[in-house]
Formats: sequence, structure tokens, C-alpha cells
Amino acid sequence: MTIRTAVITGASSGIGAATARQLAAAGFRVVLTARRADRITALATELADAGHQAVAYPLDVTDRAAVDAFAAELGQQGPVHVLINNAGGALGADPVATADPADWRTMYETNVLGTLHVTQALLPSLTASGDGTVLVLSSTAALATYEGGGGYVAAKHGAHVLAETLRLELCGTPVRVIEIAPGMVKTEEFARTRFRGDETKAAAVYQGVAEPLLAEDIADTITWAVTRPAHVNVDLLVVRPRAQASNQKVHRES
Ligand code: 8X3
Repeated sequence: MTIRTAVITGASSGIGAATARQLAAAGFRVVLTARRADRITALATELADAGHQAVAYPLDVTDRAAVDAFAAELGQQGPVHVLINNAGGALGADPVATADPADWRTMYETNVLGTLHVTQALLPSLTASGDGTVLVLSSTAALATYEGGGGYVAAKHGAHVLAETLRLELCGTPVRVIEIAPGMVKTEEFARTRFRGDETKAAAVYQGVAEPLLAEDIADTITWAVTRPAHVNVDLLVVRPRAQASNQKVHRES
């Protein structure tokens, strides 16, 4: 059987890196993309040393020309079977009244247009594979809002709509569209990036939560979803820690 190829965006840390490790362990050839070349190169080396097939391709998903060049180069190596649209993130937690429009623009560009770019560029290859999967990593912020969530919530709602619309449009083709919507996941960078390096604010997000989800929990969910038989489409899966019942209902032990 030919080895299946999975492309992971945002593979330099957190959920993306954990997903790369788990998909490699599940037998995929993994193509790691992110802006930070040093990180994905180190991860590709780690995976290759462990006997897996892994390559690193530095890429900014907001750069359409670069994404097209990436897809053209990858296309010469055979079909892509799985695309994990993981690149994205939050910037700021300001109220709508005072949020910086530049943050909103950046979040839309990474979470929505980045996903659009890579999906459009790889869709011919995913279709040609005869059994393709597009996975959109959204968020519980894609489904409901909260105070201070504004720009991130709007962007993740955009990613959710992209996934829903694409699933409708691809019905009848050999490509399925999966959306995974995680709640609170404690990664090394998500909250730190959101609060621009303010460790106190970042730590407060998880304060008192006994067991927030970890990147490995979501990687496990992603790996499960993409390894279901081809006729099984996990449309939308919401994953939260047990201590979180909604975006704002979080059990914290003082
Ligand atoms: C992360 C979940 O609650 O920080 O996607 O918006 S939340």
C-alpha cells in the first residue's frame, strides 16, 4: 500500500507539532509547514530519526504566492491525502469598543484566509488522491462568543463557515471536510501569543483548572477523525476539558 501524505500547517508548536508526531506514528508521511523553519526542521529530523517520513517546508499561509509554489512543488511528489489546517491563533482579548482593527485583520488573515489559501491550493491534489480529507481546526470560539473574544471569535466563526460551505460544495467528490472545535487547550504559545508575552495574563487563562486539555489530546482526536474509513465524515467535533462546560463556564479550584 502506498504511504499516505498529510500536510500540517502551523506544525512548529502546540497542536500542530503534536498532530505531526501522532500522524507520523499512525503511518503517514508528514509535511510540516510553519513560518519558523528552525522548529519544523528540528521536528522533521526528530521524526525521521524515529523511522518516520517527514519533511519540513517553511511557509506563511497568508502569502498566497508562497502557498501556490508550495503546492506546485508538493504536487510533483505525489498526491496529498490529508490537509490539517491548524495555523492560526488569537491576538488580544479587547472589547469590541476598543480592539485594534489591525489585530482583527491579522486574525482573519491567518485563521480564515490562510485556511482558504492552503485548501484551494491543495484541493486538486486531495481530489486526485481519490480519498482526501480537509480538516479545519476551529475552536469553541467558532460556535459561540464571549466578552473580549470579538476578533478571534469572528475569525473562528469564519473558519467554521468555510468548513461548512466547503463540505456542501464537495459533496459527491472523494474529499471529506472535518472540523474539530477545541475548547480550553493549554499549549506553550496560545495564551502567551494572545496576551503578547504577558505571562501573568496567559497563566490566568488556566488558573485553577485542574486538567485543561493538552495539545496531545487534540492531536489524538484529529488522528482518530482522519483515520476513520473514507465513507465516514466526522463533520464537527467539539472537545473540551471536563472542567469546562461552555466558553465561560469553567470550574476553577482556588
Ligand atoms: C481557544 C478557545 O476559549 O480561548 O480556541 O476562545 S478560547
